[in-house]
Amino acid sequence: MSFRTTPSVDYVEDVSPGSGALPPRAWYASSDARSLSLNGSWRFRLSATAGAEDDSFAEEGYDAGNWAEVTVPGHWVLQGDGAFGSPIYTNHLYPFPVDPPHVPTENPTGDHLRVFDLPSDWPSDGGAVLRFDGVESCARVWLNGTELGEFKGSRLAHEFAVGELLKPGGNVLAVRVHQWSSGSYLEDQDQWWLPGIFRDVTLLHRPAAGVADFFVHASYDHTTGEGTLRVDSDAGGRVLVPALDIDVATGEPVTVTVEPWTAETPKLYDGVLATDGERVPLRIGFRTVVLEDGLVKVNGAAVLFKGVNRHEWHPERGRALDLETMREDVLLMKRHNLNAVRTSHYPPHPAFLDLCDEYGLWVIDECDLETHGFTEQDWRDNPVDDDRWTPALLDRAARMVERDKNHPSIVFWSLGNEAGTGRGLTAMAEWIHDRDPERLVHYEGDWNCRDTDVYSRMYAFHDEVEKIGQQLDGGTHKRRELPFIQCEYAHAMGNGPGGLADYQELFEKYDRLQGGFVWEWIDHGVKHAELGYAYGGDFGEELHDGNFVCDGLVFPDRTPSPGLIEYKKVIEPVHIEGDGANGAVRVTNKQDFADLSALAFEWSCQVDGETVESGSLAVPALAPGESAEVKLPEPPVDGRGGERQWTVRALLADDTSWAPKGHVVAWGQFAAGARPLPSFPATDRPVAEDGRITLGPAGFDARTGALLSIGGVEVGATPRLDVWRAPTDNDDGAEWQTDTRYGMLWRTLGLHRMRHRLVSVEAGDDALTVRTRVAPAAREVGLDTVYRWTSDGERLRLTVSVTPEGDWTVPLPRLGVRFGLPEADRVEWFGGGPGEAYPDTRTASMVGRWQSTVDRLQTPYVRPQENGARADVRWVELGGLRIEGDPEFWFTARRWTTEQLDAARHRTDLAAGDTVWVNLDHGLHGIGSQSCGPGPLPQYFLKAEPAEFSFVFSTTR
Ligand code: IPT
Repeated sequence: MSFRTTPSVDYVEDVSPGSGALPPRAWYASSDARSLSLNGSWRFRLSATAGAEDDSFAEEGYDAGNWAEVTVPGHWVLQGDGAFGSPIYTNHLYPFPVDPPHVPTENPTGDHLRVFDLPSDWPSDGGAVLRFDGVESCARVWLNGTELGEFKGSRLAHEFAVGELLKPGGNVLAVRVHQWSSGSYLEDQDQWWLPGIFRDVTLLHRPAAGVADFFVHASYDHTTGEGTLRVDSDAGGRVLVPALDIDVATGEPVTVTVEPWTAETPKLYDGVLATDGERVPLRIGFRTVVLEDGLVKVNGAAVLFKGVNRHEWHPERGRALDLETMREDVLLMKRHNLNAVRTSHYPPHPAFLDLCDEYGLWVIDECDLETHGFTEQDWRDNPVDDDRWTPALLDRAARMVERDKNHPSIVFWSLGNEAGTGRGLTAMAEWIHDRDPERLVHYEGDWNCRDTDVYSRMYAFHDEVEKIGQQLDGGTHKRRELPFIQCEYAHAMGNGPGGLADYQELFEKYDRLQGGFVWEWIDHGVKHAELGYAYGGDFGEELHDGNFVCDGLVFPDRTPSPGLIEYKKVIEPVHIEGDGANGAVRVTNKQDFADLSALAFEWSCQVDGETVESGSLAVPALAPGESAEVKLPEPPVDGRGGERQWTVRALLADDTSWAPKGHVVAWGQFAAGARPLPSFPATDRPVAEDGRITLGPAGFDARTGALLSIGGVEVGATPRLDVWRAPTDNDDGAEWQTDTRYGMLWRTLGLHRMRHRLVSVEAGDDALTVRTRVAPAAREVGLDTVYRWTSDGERLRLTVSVTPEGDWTVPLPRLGVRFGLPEADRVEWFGGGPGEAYPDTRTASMVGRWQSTVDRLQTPYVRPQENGARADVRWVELGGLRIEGDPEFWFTARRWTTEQLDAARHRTDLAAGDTVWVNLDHGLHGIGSQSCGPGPLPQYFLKAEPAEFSFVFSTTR
């Protein structure tokens, strides 16, 4: 005899996509049909297992008065101050045993309850639909005690017909949400696992003879300038586009002269689809996407994607984004010259796609599919190659395409991410190609391109990308005919990514390379009272991938990181190259569609970083790809004989929807002569007295040779050789990288614990010379280091000579001196700025006069690491000192030591000490993007080689 003790929860582990939901259709906001948002506060009860509670809570009259409350949309683990469990971060590992389609018995299950009345004027005719825009990962739904069905597919819309069940008042909507389900096997994206009803819940009135579903086909013929519009609709109706004098029946094509839609010129025509029962607003963009001559072309022109991968993220609300946050993303993207976004790795909230249409971004819309964890077992049992799962995969494909098919911004449908290969993917591709032949299909996981219209890869190194550009990469016949994109590259984790400019150069050089999408848009840091922002492991997860979840171009609060500033410069739509000797600039329009008429140009001339003259520059409205040489005015006469340079900027000529007039989109800078180096006659002689050596304005310890003061400025710690930096995520590299990972090798060698052996202190005729050897314990390698101090009576010059000894098999993290000042706050410098720069992240560093404070020099990476260097510094003033470089140097100042920075795990671990630590570097090792890609290119290595460099110190007080 057997009997059941728990309610059946078989649907949770069933591989089917669910039951009871309506077929997928276009997502739209009706002009006249009523809707009722069910967002807001819901009653909430959390259980530890799927079957812990029976269904009685769904009955009318159930008293949930003692339940907790959660906000919908939202994730329960981010609400209730930890009372409802916590987020889990894994990259590709499943946080449960790989036992498909089974999930753990411990399956957090949230019962959600909401009682609502219909507005008094809610129409009594027609039907109604209940729409869920996103629930993670599996939901079972009841209305007024009647079960509607259950569904999976977290980031896809699901609708239920509910007209018959509605009452004027006291409707009881009950939703049971399971964190884990068979669907979880298909949703192994690199992000936090966050259960909940995280997108809108809406009740939609469906008028009799309303619009059910429709498909806007709006193509553009670039040879005639005409667009053809045809709107297919099951419910018939008429299509009206007043600006184009269009008034046709659905299903009927009409061809008229139009302005096309592109990401650069996002022209939308407002229209209406009208049936007897309903009017639906249309936003029509005419464009034609084709694969032609081995290239992705839109409206006849090849597109260069300057893109980014965007996960939905908010530091407090997780993936429950409001419209303003979505708009902020789009505005930030546009203001930083991005033209494309891949919705990694699931269809976003539909409102985001509306914004892409409106502001102009090319979109790769990606299906909610990733089975990455199966890589741990060589992809055995991968659901995408198992027919039992194919209905679920096809359901996901259809829910994406049907929901999003009317967005002109979408040019590619992507099957998903990191799911290996298999029949299920092929079935999805076939279905999509058939349903929407007017767009292309993307998927990275199949390098043979069996099902795709583009050869796509992630994190391919520069040399391989170049080979692909040259068509020397081999591959299947089909692949050789296809264009290439990097759907992910330049891993923006922590400090970096380095090497962006080098990638862009390749993309621009070879036609076949149609650009790429930086990984990724935003750090998924979770706002945390003690830690600032939490990352993997901070919630005690048994398996996690640490701060790999913080790898964005913007910080969790959407402040642009230096990586975004660099990317903006690297992908600028206009190239401005100078030729100081000829007094001219070459301006090139690097856009694919628009001419330069939206831009105004400005020149300025700087002497020692200060602008002495400026004016506007007349640049012709060059067509895409065109370039012209434009004469600059005569350089202004200036008696000071300082360093002179030109800066030319391209600004928005008028306000746009995404930035005001005057917004800088591009710039170029070039020298109008060489920099005069500081001249320095060594006239003073060191004088020893009472254990102290005086040289010009400076005092030294006669025994150690340590600098004690310059003029009235006390030096807390003498300048001495420093080679260490707090390794960046890119220095550390990813575990799976077989390539050399210097962050670890540096530590193994002991570069973080260098010892300084004093060899001699020699007071000569015109110099104080301190000889040392700097080396780590247990090793024979070392750096023979000589400090030579001279003075002209007022100023003090330090020349450092470094000679490596032994067999150095690693580059150095940095090479320079570090010293401490007891007091410093305001900083002014002439050199690269305003933000940080490293050898392979310095494109956006503009030479000028900059001001900051020690605190503001810091870049607050979520996991603290080396940051904040300023490039090409001629001189810097801080703490009463002026330091001039011969040659230019890298400058860093912080209120903690490198060792403290290295030890910190979160921002809040860093506490200001009583010394400001200053690094003056002759060289820095490149950054690269080895946290998930190539390390720095060889030209950015800081080799251990003999070097000599000088600094001139004087006081400003
Ligand atoms: C790649 C993933 O597609 C992406 O989701 C993210 O995890 C990224 O890496 C790293 O942050 S997969 C990687 C194994 C190349």
